[in-house]
Amino acid sequence: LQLDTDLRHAIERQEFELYYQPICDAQTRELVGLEALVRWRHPSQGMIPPSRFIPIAEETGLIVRIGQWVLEQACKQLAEWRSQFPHMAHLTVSVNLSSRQLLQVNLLEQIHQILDRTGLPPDCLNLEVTENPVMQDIKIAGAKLRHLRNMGIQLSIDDFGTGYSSLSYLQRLPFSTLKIDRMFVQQATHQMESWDIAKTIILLGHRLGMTVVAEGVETEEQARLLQNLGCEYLQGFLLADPMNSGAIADLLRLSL
Ligand code: G
Ligand code: G
Ligand code: MN
Ligand code: NA
Repeated sequence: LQLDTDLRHAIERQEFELYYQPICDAQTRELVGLEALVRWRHPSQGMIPPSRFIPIAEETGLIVRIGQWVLEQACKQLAEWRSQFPHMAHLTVSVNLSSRQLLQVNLLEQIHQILDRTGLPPDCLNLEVTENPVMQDIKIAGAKLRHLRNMGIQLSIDDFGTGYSSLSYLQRLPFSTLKIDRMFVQQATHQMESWDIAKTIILLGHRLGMTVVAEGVETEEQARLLQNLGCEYLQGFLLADPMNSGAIADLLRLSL
């Protein structure tokens, strides 16, 4: 329970690090995007995964500063890679936004400033929100999401199918991308009904004008089935693990 005190100092002590997991075209398997995933290198406890400290950060409000650091770091890093690897100009970076950040009053201003400072084109940024927070305060969240979309930023609904799904909200909110939760992909190998669910989610996403990403793809069989169902993008251990920035730079250099 020392963690929340330690978390307070983790930014200034530079203990956070971003890992990036590739998102690939389902047909060609080419790299199209990177999802930024924060890690905490704790001085005595080693690497702490976000599942252990993001909830604490949300409770204590520290998520606002951590979230700002993550956004700035991810945008800065992609801007750098874009200038270093011009053949990768189409690459996007996806950043997870917590519900607390979406309700934060200065979020739009903060994102404007980060894009200005880093020079990253807005359409290279994709913000991922989970269903739950979005539904919490639909009026505030909806207005902000529309503003972000109007700025040219892409928006993903994350972990789709596990949260407070409301189909009418999905229709009213300006998401560009739907991410199918890995639960459906992973159960699907064993249960035919899960394939029916995955298939229906893909159809729904397309019907509402979204592109679809499947998360947690671990086998070639899953990848082929998803591709046959028209899912545009794949993410998961089959394609690549989350990697540190050095490993991503090596990958970008290789794909030259
Ligand atoms: O990398 P890992 O599998 O441990 O990520 C677990 C979860 O933590 C992910 O589902 C993701 O939504 C969340 N997460 C990772 N990085 C961030 C971040 O920078 N901000 C927020 N709010 N959540 C994150
Ligand atoms: O934002 P989100 O909750 O979707 O975060 C993705 C999380 O899923 C990361 O913590 C990442 O480590 C994890 N992950 C990524 N690919 C796979 C996979 O193929 N299988 C499993 N079980 N987890 C994965
Ligand atoms: Mn995510
Ligand atoms: Na997810």
